[in-house]
Amino acid sequence: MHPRIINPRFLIGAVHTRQFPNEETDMEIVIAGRSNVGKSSLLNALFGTRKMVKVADRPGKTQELNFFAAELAKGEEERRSVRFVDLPGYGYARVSKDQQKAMSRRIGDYLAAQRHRLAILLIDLKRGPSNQDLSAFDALCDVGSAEVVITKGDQLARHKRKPALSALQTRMGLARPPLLTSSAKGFGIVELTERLWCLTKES
Ligand SMILES: Nc1nc2c(ncn2[C@@H]2O[C@H](COP(=O)(O)OP(=O)(O)O)[C@@H](O)[C@H]2O)c(=O)[nH]1
Ligand SMILES: [Mg+2]
Repeated sequence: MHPRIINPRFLIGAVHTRQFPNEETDMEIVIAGRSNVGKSSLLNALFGTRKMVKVADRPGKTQELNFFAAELAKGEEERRSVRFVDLPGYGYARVSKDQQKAMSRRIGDYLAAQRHRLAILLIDLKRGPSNQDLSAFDALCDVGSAEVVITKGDQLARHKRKPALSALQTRMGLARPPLLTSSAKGFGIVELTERLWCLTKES
């Protein structure tokens, strides 16, 4: 039986460290990536919701750290709590320098606290990693465990997906090919949920 994510709920859009939720949870997972890579859509896909997480009405708009709580459930018996953090996306040009600075500081403060069990860096399959993605991955690996997950897999023709994944794996120096997902078509979501379930067992 596959684990499921149930009871997703929005907690807070935090702009200050003191607003970060501190209630007990089995693990906190942080989702990072450039603006428009599909962070919010992936969270909605994981949650099985359409509108829990606002999807890019205006890119670069999300300046706060959005916290969500949910449960991982397998069958009737086993339940574990999980908290997700949707980080503001980087790399969006039409944000003022001051706003960008404040945002970087906020993200830095969050990561420095090392409260996350795992950081998931999202990369768009078709676009591949930018230099900013590569340095973000380095930064995430420096503070804890980090993994790459690929978004928008549906945007490449089927036969081009595997080669694109291998190229990406080499470019980013990953031990294994990263997980391929599509929030639009719904693939990779079960696998990602499974991965999170395993993590709660390891911790
Ligand atoms: N084709 C396709 N489009 C997607 C997918 N995931 C997100 N998008 C689109 O990409 C845009 C940005 O998505 P969003 O989740 O808001 O990205 P965020 O800025 O990283 O939170 C939106 O127009 C989404 O509809 C996907 O799996 N496939
Ligand atoms: Mg978003």
